[in-house]
Amino acid sequence: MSDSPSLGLSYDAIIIGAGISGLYQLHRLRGLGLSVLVLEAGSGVGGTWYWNRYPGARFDSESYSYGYSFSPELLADWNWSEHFAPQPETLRYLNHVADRFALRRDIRFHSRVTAAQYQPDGSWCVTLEDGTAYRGRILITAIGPLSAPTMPRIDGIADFQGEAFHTARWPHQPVGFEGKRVAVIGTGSTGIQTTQEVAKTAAQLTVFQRRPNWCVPLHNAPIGAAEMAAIKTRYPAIFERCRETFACFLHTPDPRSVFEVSAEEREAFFETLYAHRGFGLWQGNFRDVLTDRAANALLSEFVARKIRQRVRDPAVAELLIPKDHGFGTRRVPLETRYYEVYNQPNVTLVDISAAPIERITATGLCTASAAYDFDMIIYATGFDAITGSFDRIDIRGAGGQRLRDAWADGPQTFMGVQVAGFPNMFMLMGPHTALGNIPRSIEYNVDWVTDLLAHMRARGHTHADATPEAVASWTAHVKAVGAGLLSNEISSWFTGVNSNVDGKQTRIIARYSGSAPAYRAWCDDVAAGGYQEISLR
Ligand code: NA7
Repeated sequence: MSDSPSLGLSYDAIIIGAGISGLYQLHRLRGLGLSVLVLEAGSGVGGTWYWNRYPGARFDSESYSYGYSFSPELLADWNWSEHFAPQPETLRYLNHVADRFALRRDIRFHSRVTAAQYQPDGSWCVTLEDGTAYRGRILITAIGPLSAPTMPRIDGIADFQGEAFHTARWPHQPVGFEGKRVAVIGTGSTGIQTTQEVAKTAAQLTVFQRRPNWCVPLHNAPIGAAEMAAIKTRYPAIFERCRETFACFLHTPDPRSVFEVSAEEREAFFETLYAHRGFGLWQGNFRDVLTDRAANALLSEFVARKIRQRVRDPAVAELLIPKDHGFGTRRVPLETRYYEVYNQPNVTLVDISAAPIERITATGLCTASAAYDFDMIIYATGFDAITGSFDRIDIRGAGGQRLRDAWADGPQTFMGVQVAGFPNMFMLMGPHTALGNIPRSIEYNVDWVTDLLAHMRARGHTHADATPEAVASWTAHVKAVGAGLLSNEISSWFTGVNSNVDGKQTRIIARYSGSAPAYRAWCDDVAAGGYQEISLR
C-alpha cells in the first residue's frame, strides 16, 4: 500500500497516541514496510503511564502479565521489581520499549490532535492544535479508553489559591504533602491509591466521597532476582493463561456455583481469595458471583464484614460500604491498607452523597453543610471514559459525517475497530472491545489490524470500510451480550456515565461485556472468512 504521489500523501499511516497500543502498532506497521507518523500530545511515550503520575499510582494487574508479550528478547531483558509495579517503573519500561525498537524517530511529541477528517481523495487529514496538518491514507486511533480526564462541575475551581491537581495531569516535579492540609475528591481506583499515599505524610487529609467502591487487598510484594528468573521461564504459560481467562487476567473463575458448597466452604474460599494477591476475589471466584444477584449478595456481605473489621469507627465503616451496587459490578479498586487509613488521626472521610460540594473557594471548599480550608486539592474525579477521547477530536468521515453524531445514541462499531463511513480508520481499544488486562487485548487488537492491512496490501486494496450491516449486527450483539449483566445496571465508567460531562448521564453498553476469548473468536472468524463484513477495494 504505497503512497500515490498524485494524492500528495505524507504517510501511509498516522497513529494518534504513543501509549501501549500506539507503540506496538508503530512497530507492527514498520514490519509491513509502511511509512508511519505517530502524533503524541505528551512530551514522552507511555500514554496512561505518562499522564497518571499521581502519588501511589501502580498496576493492579500482575506486572509480568501486563508487559508486552510479542518479543522474547524484550521479555528476557526486562526485570520487574514488584508484583504490581509502580507508575515510574512502568513508564521506564515503556521508554525502554521505545528505545529498544527505535520507535521515537517516527513519533512527534507535543502534538495534540484536534481534528481528523477524511478527504474526498481517500486520505485522512490530521490537524494539530497549532494548525499543523498531516496526511495519511490510514488513520489509527490509539487514544485509550481512559485518557480524557474530567474535572467536577463545581463553581469556583479557578478561585482556589492553594495547589490543585487532577490526578491524570499530575506535575512532573515532585509534590510534597508534609505539613499540608490536603483534600482528595473522588474514591475510584485513583482516589484510593492517592489517599493511601498522601495519608502517610499529610498533616491532615480529608477525603470527599460521593459513592464508595468495594476495595480488596492488592497484596503487593517485591520480586527478587531468583523469582524474576523463574517468572521468565514461565512467560509462555503466563500468557497462555491470560489468553484463556475471561478478562485476560491470571485469575480463572471456579467452575462451582456459590450455592453448591456449604457456608463454611464458601467462607473459606472467600478468605483464601481475599488473602491472595490481585483480582482473585473479583475474577477468580465462584462462577456465579458476578451474574447471580443472590450469589453476589453473599460475596458483598463477606467484603462488608472485612471493611467493618478493618475500620475502627463503625459509622465510618458503614460509609465505606457500598449500598447501591454489589461487589464487582463496578471496577474493583485494589488497595494496600486503604481502610486502615481511616483509623489514622490525620484522616477524615466526608460523605458528600447528601451534602455535595457546592463551591471551591479561595481557601478550600464548601459543602451543603460545612466549609473547609486546604493547602491542596486533589481531583481524583476520573475520565470521560471510552468515547471521551474520541469526542475531544473532531473526527469526520466520508461526506463530512461527524463521529460524534454517528455515536449520538452510543457507539456503533464493527468489532470496536471500525465505524461505517469512516474508511481506513481503525480504532485500538475503541468502544465495544473487550477491556480487562488491557495490554493483552491491545496486542490482539494491533495484530488483527496489522493482518487486515497485510491482507489488503496483498490484494492491492487501499480502502477498508465496515459495512453498515456489519456495524449494526456487531452493535446489536454487544448490546445483547451486555443485557441483564449486573455491571451494566450500575452507573460507572464501565457504562459510560460521567456526571461531569453533558450527555453522559445515561447508561450505555460501552464495552464488549462477553469474554475476551469470545471476542477474539469473533475477530478470528472475520479474518478467516476474508473480511466479508468490511468493504475492501
Ligand atoms: P473513577 O473510577 O471514575 O472514579 C472517579 C471518582 O470521582 C468517583 O469516586 C466519583 O464518584 C468521583 N467524582 C466524580 N465527579 C465528582 C464530583 N463532581 N463530585 C464528587 N465526586 C466526584 O475514576 P478513576 O480515575 O478512579 O479510575 C478510572 C479507571 O482508571 C480505573 O477504574 C482503572 O481502570 C484505571 P461517583 O462514584 O461517580 O459517585
